[in-house]
Amino acid sequence: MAMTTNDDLGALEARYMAAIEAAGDVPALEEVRVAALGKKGEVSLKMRDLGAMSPEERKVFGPALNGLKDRLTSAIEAKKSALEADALNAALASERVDITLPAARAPKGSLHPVSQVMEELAVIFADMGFAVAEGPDVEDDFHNFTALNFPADHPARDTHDTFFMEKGEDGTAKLLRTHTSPVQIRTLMNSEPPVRIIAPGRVYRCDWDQTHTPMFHQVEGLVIDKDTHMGHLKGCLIDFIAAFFETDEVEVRFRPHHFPFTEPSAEMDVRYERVGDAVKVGSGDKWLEILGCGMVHPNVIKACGLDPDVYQGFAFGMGVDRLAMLKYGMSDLRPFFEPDPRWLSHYGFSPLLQANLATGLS
Ligand code: 2U9
Repeated sequence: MAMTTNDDLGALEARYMAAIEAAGDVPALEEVRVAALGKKGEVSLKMRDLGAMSPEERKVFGPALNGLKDRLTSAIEAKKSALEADALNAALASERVDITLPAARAPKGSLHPVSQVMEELAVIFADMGFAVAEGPDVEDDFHNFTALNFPADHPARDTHDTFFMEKGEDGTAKLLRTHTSPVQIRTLMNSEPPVRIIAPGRVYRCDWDQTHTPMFHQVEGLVIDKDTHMGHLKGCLIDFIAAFFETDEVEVRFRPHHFPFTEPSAEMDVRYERVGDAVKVGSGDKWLEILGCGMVHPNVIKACGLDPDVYQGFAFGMGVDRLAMLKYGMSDLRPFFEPDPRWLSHYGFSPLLQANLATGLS
């Protein structure tokens, strides 16, 4: 066995420290570690030689070798951390993405005007404290009609308006919801007031001409609390019209109407004039019917398991497709549901520009 001297250890340490310093990446550093401290590494072999030394020699070289091993281990660890940090910084620099740049390629798809208006409605009503509620398209007679105070022989239950499914084993027929009101019924039955929701979604009626399609979109709203009154209804709907048509000039009128689920009921018109196919709200000498509304009928509140002597509120409903036609100037409803990409590229909206009240809805 060759004798080891302190000078040998000093030279060995200097050589490995230099190799550690020179390692250009983690695999190269690992090679240095194995050469020095691996099972058959130079330092490990010298440790093994300790067994053959005299006790006096061991006293000198034992601590010297251990110190050397510790210093090399720490130097390797430190170098490894530095190499990993360098690699991460290089990756971050080379993979850098400037998210403020415009899209490299224009997106092919565009947002359907109905989706755009749905987004606008959600933004406007969210700002007034309304949550969005959803429910099934396939409903039953109770949630679509009975709970909404429709008399048993009401014409809307007639097969001419309602798509009924075949009768099931229990003898009752499911149906396609004719309005989104069953969503509010389900919400009221499952929550404690105060309730403040909008229910946007598809509805189905057996009808087909220039202004009617068998599937169309509605948004309905419902506010139930202990002292909600018609003043709240008026303020809420006037604020809605101002936000939707992006104007402060709003003049409305309420005409008495009848719905089974509200009492009193009204239809709301806004003053407008035509500008091309679109409407300008606030000026002109014509009145445009925009929505139906009213104070929720006590029978409806009762059907949802609530005490109508304690709770009251208002509801409203409107056609989303019609709102889109009015705001964005389409005269025919039918192309809304025909898959013509030319129509969509003309009337569609950029999916990158989301409706918001700060920079404008559309
Ligand atoms: C509950 C209580 C009351 C929803 C309402 C209207 C008035 C309305 C129509 C407008 C045009 C539908 O798209 S349209 O044909 N809707 O006029 N809807 S109040 O009333 C409710 C709903 C749920 C529990």
